[in-house]
Amino acid sequence: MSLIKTLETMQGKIVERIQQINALEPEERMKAVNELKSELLGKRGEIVQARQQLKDALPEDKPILGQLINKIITAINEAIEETKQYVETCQLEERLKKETIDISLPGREVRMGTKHILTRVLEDLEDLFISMGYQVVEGPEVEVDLYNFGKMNLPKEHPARDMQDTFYISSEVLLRTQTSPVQARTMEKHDFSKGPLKMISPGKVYRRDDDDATHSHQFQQIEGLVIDKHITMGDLKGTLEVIAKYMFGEERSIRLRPSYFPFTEPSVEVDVSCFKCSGQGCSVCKKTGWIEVLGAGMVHPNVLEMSGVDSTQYSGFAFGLGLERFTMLKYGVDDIRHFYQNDVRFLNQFKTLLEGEA
Ligand code: FA5
Repeated sequence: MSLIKTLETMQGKIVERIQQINALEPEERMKAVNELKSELLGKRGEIVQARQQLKDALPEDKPILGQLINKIITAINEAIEETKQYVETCQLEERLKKETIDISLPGREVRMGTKHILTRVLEDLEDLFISMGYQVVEGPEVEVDLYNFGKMNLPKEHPARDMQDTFYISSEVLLRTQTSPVQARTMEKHDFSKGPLKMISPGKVYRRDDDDATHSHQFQQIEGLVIDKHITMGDLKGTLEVIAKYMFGEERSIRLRPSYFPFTEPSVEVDVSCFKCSGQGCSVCKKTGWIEVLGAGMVHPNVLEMSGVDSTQYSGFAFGLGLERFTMLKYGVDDIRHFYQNDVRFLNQFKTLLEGEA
């Protein structure tokens, strides 16, 4: 076959091949068109071979052959360019489709955390005290023996030290067993000529108690202290009533029972009328109609004097409550360990409650 014929046949085939290629999916199309290019224009491609034969062709055929070869090369290059553009357009469309934002769709739900129930109850109580003119004071959790015990009227060897089993770091340094040492730290700094001292001190305390449903080796207390001239047991009782009603409901009443704390005299345990049975007797109050919630008393003169307060002129009351026990009573939580295990099923129970309150 003459070279002209061969090239004409090739041209026809190329048109057919390009049609077939155009029917392919975009990714395959690019591959196929590149294959066609190397088949024809590659080192051993048909066009290269045809070019080699060109020198043996008749002189009058040479321009025709040259034109045919150029046409084929142009056709292939055009096909490649078209395919490239087509593939790029397809890819762009695909991307735009994927990236389309439907602004009418509802937003994705943002799963918000919430404050821990203990934090919430603490903040509630802080709000109450601040509204009554108390200041909130924090003290160190790593405390010295002198403040945790000594200035609380518990000198070394005092038998009542056994009431609070202590984690000692050294003979003089310990993890505080109560928030009461903040009383001494605050009294020492307070300028009584400027007015009474009214403070609460919330914070973590530590005891070598075995963990069970109502005991934790680390828990939180809120200490309360009021010092002024002429403070009486009546002021203490009135304040405790406000706390009980605020926490457990307006219909609650309180009862004071004699007790013993080395830093208060007299000392009392405070009971609240049972919020479940309103004093009739049930399983929550162990049939007594009352639930013990905190310890309190009139600040012992020794405690005042050790912190530089003249006990002949000033008197005061103090109380200390356990935040976890308070929260357990308020929300009917039957095991203190739930607060620290952080099982979200437990924590989420308070979520709607807290959202409702917010
Ligand atoms: C005290 O710690 C006194 N400092 C309270 C006080 C302050 C009395 C001022 C008078 C004046 P008590 O050891 O009872 O007292 O502890 C106070 C509260 O902490 C208890 O009523 C209880 O609610 C809580 N509590 C005590 N031990 C634990 C424990 N291991 N786990 C959880 N809560 C506890």
